[in-house]
Amino acid sequence: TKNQRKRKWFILFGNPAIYFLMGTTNAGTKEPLALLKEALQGGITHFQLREKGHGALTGEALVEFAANCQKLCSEYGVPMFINDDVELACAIEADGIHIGQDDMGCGEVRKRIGASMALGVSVHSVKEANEALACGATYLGMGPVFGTRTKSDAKPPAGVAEIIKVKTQYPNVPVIGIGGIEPGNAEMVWRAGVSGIAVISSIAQAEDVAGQIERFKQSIPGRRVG
Ligand code: TZP
Ligand code: MG
Repeated sequence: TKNQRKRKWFILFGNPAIYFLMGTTNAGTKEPLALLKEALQGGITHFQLREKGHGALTGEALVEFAANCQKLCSEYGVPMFINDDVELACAIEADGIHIGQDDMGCGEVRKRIGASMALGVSVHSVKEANEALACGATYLGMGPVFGTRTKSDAKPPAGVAEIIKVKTQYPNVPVIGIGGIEPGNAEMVWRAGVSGIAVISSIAQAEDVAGQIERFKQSIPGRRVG
């Protein structure tokens, strides 16, 4: 039921999340689905399909790729989110959608996806967090914490100060840190109170994907509920 789906969320964010984002353009020389499979085998807890940039799939090819990703994720019991594309999220009945401040307003998105689909919103301040939560965000993404070369229109690195402010205001809202996160700096983000970390390049470009995910897990030990 819808309620069961919703409840599953809060349990899923109870452990340190290793939230992997990827699109076909992040896979380098690897076959994208093979890369996703390596990441799933390595123990990622969440996956977001973020299909952007030069050569990104569109139309039918994108729907087909998304459906293949979803099938793989469901084999590993890993929830899948769609970046930006409400139509696609609804078409494949994704577990969630993730939007930024420049996308469709989150109230409008919440209306379109209904109550049961998770809604992640990227925010950069307590003010943006207030707005996102008022219109039905399930969790918040915050970053870039560190410098990143993956997002062309990324804001300057923000560190963890705003994450701490948002978590102080909303201790029970899951926040995921993103941007330039590597095994060597993940603990600092974890200590700011996040439910987990979101990563593109440090996993997508790793030679040993499973080994890299294990390094992330070692770098953020412990459990926190909420
Ligand atoms: N939003 C803020 S930074 C970023 C996104 C999508 C890119 C993160 O990629 P990487 O390679 O983990 O720095
Ligand atoms: Mg966006």
